Amino acid sequence: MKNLVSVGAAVIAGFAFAIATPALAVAAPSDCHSSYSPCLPIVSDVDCEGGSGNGPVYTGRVRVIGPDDYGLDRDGNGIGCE
Ligand SMILES: [Ca+2]
Repeated sequence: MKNLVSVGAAVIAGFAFAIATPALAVAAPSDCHSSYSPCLPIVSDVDCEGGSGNGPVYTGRVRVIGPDDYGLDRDGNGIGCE
């Protein structure tokens, strides 16, 4: 009888894990914008922390490695939010 209880607990634990896993996947960061390193999310706009931009997302100093879609590198030297 003791073994049956253990198996039952394992099945419940496995079921709980199956439910929790998709939730974790949703909470993980989604795609990164290919122009920036480290990762910036693909959103309507990203502005520099402490700047006058209106967001909705803000970043600190970032390398610009592709088209500067968010306009973070004003002087074009490959470093945004200097
Ligand atoms: Ca720059």
